[in-house]
Amino acid sequence: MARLCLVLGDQLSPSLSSLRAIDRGTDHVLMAELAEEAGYVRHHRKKIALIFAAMRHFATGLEDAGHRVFYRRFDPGSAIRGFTDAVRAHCNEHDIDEIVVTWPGEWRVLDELRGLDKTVGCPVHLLEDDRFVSTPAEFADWAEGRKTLRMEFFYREMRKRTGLLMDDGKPAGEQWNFDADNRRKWSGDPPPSRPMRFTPDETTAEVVALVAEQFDGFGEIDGFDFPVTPGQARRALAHFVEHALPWFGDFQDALPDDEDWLFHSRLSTSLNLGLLDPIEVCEAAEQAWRDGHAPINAVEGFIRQIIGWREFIRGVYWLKMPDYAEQNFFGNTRDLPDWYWTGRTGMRCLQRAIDATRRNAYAHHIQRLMVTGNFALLLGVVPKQICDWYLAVYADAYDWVELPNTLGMVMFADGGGFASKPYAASGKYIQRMGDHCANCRYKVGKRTEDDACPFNALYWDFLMRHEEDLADNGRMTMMYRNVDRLKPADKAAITRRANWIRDHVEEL
Ligand code: FAD
Ligand code: DLZ
Repeated sequence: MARLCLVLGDQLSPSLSSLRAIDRGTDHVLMAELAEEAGYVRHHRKKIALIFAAMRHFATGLEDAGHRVFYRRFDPGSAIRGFTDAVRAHCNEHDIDEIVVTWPGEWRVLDELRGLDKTVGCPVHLLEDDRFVSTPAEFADWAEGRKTLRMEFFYREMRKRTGLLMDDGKPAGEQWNFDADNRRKWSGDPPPSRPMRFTPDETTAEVVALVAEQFDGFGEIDGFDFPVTPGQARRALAHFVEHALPWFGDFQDALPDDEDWLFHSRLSTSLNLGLLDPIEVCEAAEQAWRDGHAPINAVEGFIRQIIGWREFIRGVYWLKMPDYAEQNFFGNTRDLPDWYWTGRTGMRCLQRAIDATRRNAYAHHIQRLMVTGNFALLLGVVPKQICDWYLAVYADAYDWVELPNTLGMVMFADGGGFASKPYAASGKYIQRMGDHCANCRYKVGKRTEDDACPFNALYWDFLMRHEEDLADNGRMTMMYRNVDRLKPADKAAITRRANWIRDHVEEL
């Protein structure tokens, strides 16, 4: 008799709780490249390649460490389509008395794992995923009795708990948050950094060829260069700290027209797969500040993204699921424009963000939030459609992190569960943060003319359409004061133009 440890595609950490729970060399480890997992949304081809390549390297590492690994490579014709099939097949072939799995990153998978014991006929133990600073239970305790959930307060708890950027119990630099310093537009100086690139080794090249042949979904497979092992991920981290971290804060919100990465880290894929530990990443950043290599606004801003936003978002996910995914506060009914999949639009900011997404399976936070996200919010896209798009197109996307970011932060579809107001913005915001507008066929200075930036009319129309829902929100007062200043003729022109945009959205 042996125990079976099922390791999921984003659980690639040698210290995983389920691996700690089994006997090396006696118990079995099962990993599987599965059609159902590769197909539940139209994943970017680089995302599939990343996960399969990282899984194969991880399995080899486990074998080298003495584990008995059973690895199923992707087989399009196989009757084994999903996790349940894979476990059932394994249990039919071997004497298994117990299954252990670390808590998955998606409610959908949790639901499936909870049904496994009945299907397979042996007990399934779900273990805590302790690769995070906080647990869902701790987050639920923190959230208990709070009217609103605000990341900032949770983040301060995480700072105290980890001791990151703390001096004698006080925040380093005498401030918890340096966000106000982090809103500069970038005009080419200093020169941009870019993430470290990794040429595929034999294992990765084999996966890339497999994906190129078997998957004809979204995104380019050429130029695959993601880190796929912990060693590569650590080198990518060191490269980021050395070359980009010092400017991460200043230009965190910048939207340059022709820069894919600027000073962002591209470490999310490694963090989410488990190749990097969040504390290790934050400690490397803190050390750079203590050594005088990077300023406090950069280091605090970066650490806040990881022990603040990343942990907070995960807490929200497990607190609110499964009903969370169904929310649609504004009652949106619009379809996602088809050009989200092709990038064929004349709106420069959207074209650049979607083009980068197609090439890299990556867009930085402000592109996700204020360009593709903002447009979907203003247009009134059905939340599920835009959530599925984000889940598919980004290499770092798993439900636990994608859903609250999209549904809650971008779409305000939970009515403000944690965002104090919708991140709705007109073209002016995009103009202020970069140079897309100077290269665009639409005029950002115009509102209702035929060549006016579509964000503008949609923005005012969004405010007007949702006045009842939003006007009482204290953080929207300024915006509604501006709406009140509009003359009836202006309002009518805005509505006309917004209706035209909605009717002709595929032609924009
Ligand atoms: P950096 O800018 O270098 O930031 C450092 C790290 O901070 C990231 O690697 C990430 O781990 C963490 N981080 C930053 N912001 C967030 C956040 N809001 N939530 C969680 N972690 C954060 N991030 C994902 O990892 N997966 C997703 O599926 C995902 N979907 C998103 C969808 C939308 C609509 C939005 C607005 C944001 C989403 N994010 C997601 C958050 C963020 O955009 C990405 O983490 C970031 O762009 C990844 O690039 P980076 O590693 O260069 O990040
Ligand atoms: C996203 C993904 C993909 C594309 N493929 C696999 C796979 O073949 N096998 C696997 O174990 N996991 C895969 N994943 C990740 C899962 O869909 C899911 O996100 C995680 O299991 C959640 O913990």
